[in-house]
Amino acid sequence: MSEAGGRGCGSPVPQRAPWSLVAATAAICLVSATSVWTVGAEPMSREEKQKLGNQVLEMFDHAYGNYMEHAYPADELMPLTCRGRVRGQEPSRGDVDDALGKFSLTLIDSLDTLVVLNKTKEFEDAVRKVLRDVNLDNDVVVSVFETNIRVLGGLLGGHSLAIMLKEKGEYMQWYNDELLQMAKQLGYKLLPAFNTTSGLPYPRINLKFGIRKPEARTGTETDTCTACAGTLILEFAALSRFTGATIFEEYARKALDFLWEKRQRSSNLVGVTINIHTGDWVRKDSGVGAGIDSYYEYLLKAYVLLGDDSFLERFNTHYDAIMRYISQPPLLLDVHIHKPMLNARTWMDALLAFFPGLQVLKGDIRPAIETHEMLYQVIKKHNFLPEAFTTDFRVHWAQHPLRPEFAESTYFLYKATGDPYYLEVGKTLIENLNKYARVPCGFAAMKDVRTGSHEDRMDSFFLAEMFKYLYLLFADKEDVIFDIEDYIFTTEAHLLPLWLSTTNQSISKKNTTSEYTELDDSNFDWTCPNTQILFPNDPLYAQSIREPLKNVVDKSCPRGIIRVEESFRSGAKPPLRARDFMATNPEHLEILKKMGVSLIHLKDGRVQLVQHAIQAASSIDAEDGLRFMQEMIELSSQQQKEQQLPPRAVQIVSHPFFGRVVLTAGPAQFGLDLSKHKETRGFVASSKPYNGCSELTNPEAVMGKIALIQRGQCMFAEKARNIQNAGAIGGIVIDDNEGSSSDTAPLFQMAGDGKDTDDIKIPMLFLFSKEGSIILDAIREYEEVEVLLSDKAKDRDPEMENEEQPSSENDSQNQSAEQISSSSQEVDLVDQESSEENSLNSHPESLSPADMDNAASISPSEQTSNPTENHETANLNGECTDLDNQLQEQSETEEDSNPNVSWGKKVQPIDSILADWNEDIEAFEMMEKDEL
Ligand code: DMJ
Repeated sequence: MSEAGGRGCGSPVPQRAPWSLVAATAAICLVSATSVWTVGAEPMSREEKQKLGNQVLEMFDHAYGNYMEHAYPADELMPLTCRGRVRGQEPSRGDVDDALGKFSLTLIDSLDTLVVLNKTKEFEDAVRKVLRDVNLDNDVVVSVFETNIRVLGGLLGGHSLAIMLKEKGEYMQWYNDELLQMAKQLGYKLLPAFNTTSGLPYPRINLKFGIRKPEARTGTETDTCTACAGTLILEFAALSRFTGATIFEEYARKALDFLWEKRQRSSNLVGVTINIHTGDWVRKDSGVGAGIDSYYEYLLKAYVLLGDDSFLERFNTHYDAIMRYISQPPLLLDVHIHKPMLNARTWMDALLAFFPGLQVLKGDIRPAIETHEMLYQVIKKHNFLPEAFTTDFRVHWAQHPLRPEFAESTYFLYKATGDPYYLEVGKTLIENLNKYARVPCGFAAMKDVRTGSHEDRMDSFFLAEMFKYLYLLFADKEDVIFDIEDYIFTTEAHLLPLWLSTTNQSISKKNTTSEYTELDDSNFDWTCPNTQILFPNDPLYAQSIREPLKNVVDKSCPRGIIRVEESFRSGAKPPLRARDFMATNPEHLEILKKMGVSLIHLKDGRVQLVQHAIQAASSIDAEDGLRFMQEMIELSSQQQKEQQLPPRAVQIVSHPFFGRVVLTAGPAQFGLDLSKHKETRGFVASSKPYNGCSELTNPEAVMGKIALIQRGQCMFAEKARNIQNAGAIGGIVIDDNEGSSSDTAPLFQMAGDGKDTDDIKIPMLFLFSKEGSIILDAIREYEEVEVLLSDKAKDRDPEMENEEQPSSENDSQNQSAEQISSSSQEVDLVDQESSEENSLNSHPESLSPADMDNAASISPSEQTSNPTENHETANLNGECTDLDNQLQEQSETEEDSNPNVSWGKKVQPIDSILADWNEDIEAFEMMEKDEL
């Protein structure tokens, strides 16, 4: 890693430091300690680092090469079907598609990555392609935020490095600011979005028609997210300073000023969404992840890039509030802006993984290390960071679109500490990407980190950010052809030169407000470059912070079912029985309220009940409440046992997939249970008739294989019996509803036929049509396709790649012959005429979405007579829980040895938490609408 080059981090930044010192030192600070570290984690040799760096280059080539070959000029690559994603030609994915403007998004987003990765020749080609092919005047409605960070940022990053290369005298000699001209053109296209009284931009704009005109199809929105309005200043200021057109910086500053004005004054926090006309907070929950994240990032980075103190003052004010209310190291939990001591969620989102990196830039390294360590443990558990995970580290939202935030924080932490531990973390990220996300045509987002199934999606930020941070993590100074410390990273990791701070600064501070609280010097104690804190003179510093958190994720384990039974008078029944309860019935809600039970509708359709005895109308009501909760627990766990099966996986293991393609499959309530038995492996064969509703006419083709059957016309169990009779060792039912996909449909589980299905011995899985067609296409292309049916994607071991197809085929045939001989006598064909699969289902609910987490969580307080502020949370499948208690306990045991671990710092009186029933319910209802 690079040295400070003679410029050290000597003293704290003076409150009125000249911007140039600030900009330079902020960048320098991150690189000073890296060559010092030798104790703690084993140092990594230069060879190993180079090897990993080369691996990153190879991976980038795989992603970028496939995009250029199979998708360009489309915006993105669809890596499973190996073609371009063109908006309008694929089923809409909602807001996610607003990043796609038919402007070759991935190419533009990749421009400066090419230079960082030392692919100068490819950069030159890529710039020529952008200039030749990209049209910014399409009749398409795009997100202002995404277009700014990815396209405007991409063009500016490309321009910044193009002029750097030109000046060096070898490459880009022909370049004449063409990318900058495009950036300016795009900047003017975005400006109409700011035509609001508040100065906050509309969230979407039509590239051709702007806002409001009938043809524009946009301009009627009233709300935007805080990050959407507050993540413009770096790109817009850079555009102004590069071109001299001050209007862009002015608009971005005005939006930031407005957000600052609207901060909740008592907590100094901002909400997630705001009304762009009135400035009212629409969503009043507040965190550092989705919806707000880069607003904070841009305040601090605007200070670094522009040298304007007001941005630092705002950032420090918010940061103080974040650390006071949101940070519960190692967790970062959303709260309400008006009641910041009240958590707004019991889960965290993956976007907050950038925050430790920002804390490094701020100079507050301890919580950065703690949060990063917690996130790393979640990753070790699930291979990737799920889009959302609960405070007890269960998966809340299982997707992972190859987000780069964690790699970003890993890079910054390595720069700050020099601890080789972070190189090992990077190595794990690389391994997981290759093992689980790599497919023959690029890298595919994870649809479900638990099963390892994929989505046909490779977002442009994967190229813009992931490869940059991973490459730089392992690179020494000489591995990069320019000095990275001369640049600042935008939120999309585009590079803007720090020298912009001295250029065209005519509008600096023009619009700043004068309302800051005068911050004394102590507010700047943590501000870079406080070398004492950032680089403590103890080589085991980072390790000593991580140590107490070593098992934080694993420790988060079940504590069993709630201890309420003792308080029950036997035989007494609550006035409302759990089995009669309906969450939509106002009378029931009244009874619940009387019993001190609050009801929370979670976004995923589950209902969470929390009882606080102190809230009950009387002690009798409180007891009734306890009984109700107990009944609910029993009912719910019973239902779970009956209904909920987790998703399964169909993994293609034969050439050329070698286990890389993992499809999310629905389970069956009959046949071999894959969670209890070893996975079933075999070649696939289509059954005849394809619907599998009568005796198979091609038993020789399916014998010893996994039979493919189409959904429909008879019961699933009947299909299973027919293929089992023909000698199949497993079955995959493929949905006959064209276009169905596990991307958009809830998990589907196949019910039995209402009779005894014990005779069915083979495993049966269900694939939606889109996933099924991946197998059918593979058969067309490769004929011999071998799959693994299992409860979870299996690691791709070298065996998978080395195995000869014929031998595995023989194996599976032998295995199946045995299986069939033992099971065939028991087969009992049932003649069901033309019934739909679910019509005779004795548990109709079992065909409804199967939640892969818990069906419900119930959290009664511990004692009727002795209410405490600890909320005991019991998940009904007993998976994991009681975080508050656990943290409390940990605090008690660990604080002795490590006074800096502050697990229990946010214990609050129960009456303050529960002060206002209605307001809480309202707030939680807001959360339901939450979209990441
Ligand atoms: C990127 O586009 C940017 O980092 C943005 O700020 C939020 N996150 C995505 C990638 O996850």
